[in-house]
Amino acid sequence: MKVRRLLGLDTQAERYAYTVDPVAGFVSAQRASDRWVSTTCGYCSVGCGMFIGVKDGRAVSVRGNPDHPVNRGMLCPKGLSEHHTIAADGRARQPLLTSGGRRGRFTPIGWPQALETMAARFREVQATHGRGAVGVISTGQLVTEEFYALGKLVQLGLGTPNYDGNTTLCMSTAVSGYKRSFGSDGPPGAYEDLERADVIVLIGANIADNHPILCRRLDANPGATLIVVDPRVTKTAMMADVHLAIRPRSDLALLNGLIHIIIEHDLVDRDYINKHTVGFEALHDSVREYTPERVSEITGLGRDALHRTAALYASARAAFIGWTMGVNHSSKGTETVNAINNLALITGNIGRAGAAPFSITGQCNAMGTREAGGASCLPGYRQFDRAADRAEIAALWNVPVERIPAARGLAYPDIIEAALDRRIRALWIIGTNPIVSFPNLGVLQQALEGLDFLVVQDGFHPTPTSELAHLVLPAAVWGEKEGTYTNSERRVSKVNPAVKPPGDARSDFDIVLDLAAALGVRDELFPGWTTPRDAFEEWKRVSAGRLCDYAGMTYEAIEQHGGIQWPFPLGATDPEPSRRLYTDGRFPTEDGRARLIPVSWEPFPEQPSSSFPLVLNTGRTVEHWHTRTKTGNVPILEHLSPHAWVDMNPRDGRALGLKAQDRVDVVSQRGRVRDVELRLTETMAPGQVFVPFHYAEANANQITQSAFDPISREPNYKQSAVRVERTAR
Ligand SMILES: Nc1nc2c(c(=O)[nH]1)N[C@H]1C(S)=C(S)[C@@H](COP(=O)(O)OP(=O)(O)OC[C@H]3O[C@@H](n4cnc5c(=O)[nH]c(N)nc54)[C@H](O)[C@@H]3O)O[C@H]1N2
Ligand SMILES: Nc1nc2c(c(=O)[nH]1)N[C@H]1C(S)=C(S)[C@@H](COP(=O)(O)OP(=O)(O)OC[C@H]3O[C@@H](n4cnc5c(=O)[nH]c(N)nc54)[C@H](O)[C@@H]3O)O[C@H]1N2
Ligand code: SF4
Ligand SMILES: [Mo]
Repeated sequence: MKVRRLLGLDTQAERYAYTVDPVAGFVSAQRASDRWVSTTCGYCSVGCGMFIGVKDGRAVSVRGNPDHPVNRGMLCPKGLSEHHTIAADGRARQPLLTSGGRRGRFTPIGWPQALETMAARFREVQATHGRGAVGVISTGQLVTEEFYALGKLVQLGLGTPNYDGNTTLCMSTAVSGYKRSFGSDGPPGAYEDLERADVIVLIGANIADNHPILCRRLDANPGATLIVVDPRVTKTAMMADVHLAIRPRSDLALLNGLIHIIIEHDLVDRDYINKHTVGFEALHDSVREYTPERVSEITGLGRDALHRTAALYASARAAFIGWTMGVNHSSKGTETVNAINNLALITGNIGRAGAAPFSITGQCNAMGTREAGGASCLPGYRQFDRAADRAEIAALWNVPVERIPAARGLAYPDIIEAALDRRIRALWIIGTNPIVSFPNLGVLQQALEGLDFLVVQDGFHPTPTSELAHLVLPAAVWGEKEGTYTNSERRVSKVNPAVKPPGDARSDFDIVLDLAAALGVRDELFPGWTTPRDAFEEWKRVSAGRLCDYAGMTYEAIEQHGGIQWPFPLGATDPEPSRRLYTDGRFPTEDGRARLIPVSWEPFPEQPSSSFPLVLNTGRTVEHWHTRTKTGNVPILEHLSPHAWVDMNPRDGRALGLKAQDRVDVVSQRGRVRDVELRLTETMAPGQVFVPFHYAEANANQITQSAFDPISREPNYKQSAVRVERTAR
C-alpha cells in the first residue's frame, strides 16, 4: 500500500471500484472513459499509436493502439501515463506581460494585447537594428502544420533568417551527415529493418531507456547479433551480444578502423562501390593509418574485438547501424555520421531490407521541422543556396524570389552568441526550455538577460526559461491539438485533440496565425486558413516531387493505415514502396552517386586535467522527458526518479574516499552541480561519470562546455572535464 501510494497509484478503495469499458475491458472507475480519441504519442520519435480516454471533458487514461504498425498496442511508461501531462499543475493559462519592465513580475493580459505588443516590439527592434535582430528558436515538439506555418511567418512575415530550433541540440548532426553523404536529409531505413537484419550495431543509442518500444523489434529478431557501442554499460548494452565499451568520443577512430580492416580483407562490396559511390580511393588512403594497433590504443578495445566486429558487419547478409546522441552530441559528430555512412556504403548495406545507416531521431516531431519548418533548409529539403530551389519555393508561395533568403541564418548557438553581443535584441522561444537544456548555462543566462524583449511560448509556466520572459504565451499541448508528426522511419501519423486547452491557452497554430494578423501579413501568407488542415493541404503541394513527398496523403488515409511513410506521391495508394529510401542505389546528388567522405579522429575538446580529472557524460533515463516540465508532473514517473544523481565507478569512489549515497558536487571550470546523490556502479568505466540532464535544480548544463560541431553546430554534450567532491555542509 505504501509503495502504491509512493508510486502515485490508485488508493485501495479506488482500486477495487472497477467498471467495464468497451475498449479497455476491466478498468478502475477512475479511468473509465466516455470516448477514445486516436492519436500518436507526444514524447519520443518512435511514434507509438495510442488512444486517449476521455471522461467528462478530461483525459483520464491512455491505451496503446493494437492495430498501429509501429507499436502494435504496446507503450512505454511515459506513453502509458501521458494523459497526466495534460491536466498537470503548472500549465500556462493566460498570456502574461512583465509589469514595469521588471522580469519575473507578470500581469495577465488578453491575447489581442499580447500579440499586438509582440508585433510592435519586434518591429521596433527590427526598425532600429535590422531585420536579423529578431531571432526565433523553436522545437521538435509541434505538429508539422505548425512548423510549416511558423517557418513561413518567420522567413516571409518577420523576415529574419535567424531562426533555428532545439533540433540543433539534437538531430542537426545527422542532418548534416546525411546531406554530405547522400545529398539530402532523410533516414533511409525502417523499423522493420531491426527485425530483418542479421547484424545490428547501435552506436551511442540507449534505446532501452530512450526508445523502449524499439526494443520489441529486437525481441522479434532473436537470431540477430546485437553490437552496442557505448562507454557505459547501459540497459541496451546489457541486451547486447557484444558490448564495445569504447573510450569517450573514439567512435570515429573505431569506424575508420573497421573500414581499414574491411578493405584490407577485401570484404567490401565492389559492385555497389563502383555503381553507386564516388571517392573510394581517397577513403582508402585516409584509413590506412587506422591500423588495428592504433585504433586499439585510441578506443581501448582489443584488436580481436575490432577484427570480429569488422567481419560480423561486413559479412552480414543485411547489417543495420543505428545511432543517436552518443554520436550526434559531439564536435566531431557530422564526420562520425559520415564515417557510419562510409561503412554502410562500402559494404552495400543500404536500401535493402535490414540494411540501413539509420539515425534514430529524438523528439516526437523532430522530423517534421526538418521537412517543413524552413529553418536549416527551405521546406521540402530545398537548399537556401540553390537558386533553383529558391525559385521553386518562391513560385509555390507566390512571392518574388528576392524574399527567399539565399543563405541560412544563424544556428542556435550562434543566435545565443549574437544575443550576447547584442546583434540580436529580441528572441521568440517556442516549445523549448534552454535554461535547462542548453550547454554552459552561465553564458546563456547572460545572453537572455541582455535581451530587450524575450517571448516564451510554452505549454507550462513557470519554467526556468519562461521566468525570464517579458511576454509568456500559453500554448496548447499534445492531446489538445490537431496535426501530424513524422517518426524516425519517415512515418507521418495523425495527432488529434481529445480535450480543450486550459484557460486561455491556444494552439501554436492559432498563435502563429494571429501573430501574422498583428503583423499585417495573415492574408498574404495564410489566405483563408483557419485550421491545421489548410496548412497540410499547402504543405502537400510544396512537398510534391521532393524526397519528403506528402502529395498523395490525406488525413483520412493516414488514420486508416496507422501512419504513412514518405515519399508518398500524388496518386499513390500502397504505402509499401516507400518503406525504404535509395533502393535503386540512386542518391539525390548531382550525379546520383553517394559520397564516400574521408574523415579523421581527434581527441575531444577539454581533456581531463589534474584539477578536473574525470570525463562527464550526460544523458537520459527512461522515466523522464528532458527538462521535466511534463514528466515532473506525472506522479508515477516523478516518484520513480525524483532527483538527480551521478554515476561513478567504485574504484574512483574509493580513491576519493566517497561511498554510495554520499552527497557530492560535480564541478567543472564553468560551474558546479551541487548536492547530488553519488551512485557507485560498475556500469561506469573508471575515469568517467554520468549525470542526467533532466533536473533544473541540479542542472547538468551548468558544467557542460561551449564546444560545437563546426558543420552542424551541435553541442559537445557528452564530454567535459570535471571533478567530484563531497558537498560542503
Ligand atoms: N526517456 C526518455 N526518452 C527519450 C528522451 C528523454 O528525454 N527521455 N529524449 C528523446 C530525445 S530528444 C532524444 S535526442 C533521444 C536520445 O536518445 P539517446 O541518444 O539514446 O540518449 P542519451 O542518453 O542522450 O545518449 C545515448 C548514449 O550515448 C552514450 N555516449 C556518451 N558518450 C559517447 C561516446 O563517446 N560514444 C558513444 N558511442 N556513445 C556515447 C551515453 O553513454 C548514452 O548511453 O531520446 C529520446 N527519448
Ligand atoms: N547536458 C545535456 N543537455 C542536453 C542533452 C543531453 O543529452 N545532455 N540533450 C539535448 C537534446 S537531444 C534535446 S532534444 C534538448 C531538449 O531540450 P528542451 O527542448 O529544452 O526540452 P523539453 O523539456 O522537451 O522542452 C520542451 C518545452 O516545450 C514545452 N512544450 C511541450 N509541448 C508544447 C507545445 O505543443 N507547444 C509549446 N509551445 N510548448 C510545448 C514544454 O513544456 C517544455 O518547456 O536537450 C538537449 N540538452
Ligand atoms: S516509446 Fe516513445 S512514442 Fe512509444 S510510448 Fe514510449 S515515449 Fe511514446
Ligand atoms: Mo533530442
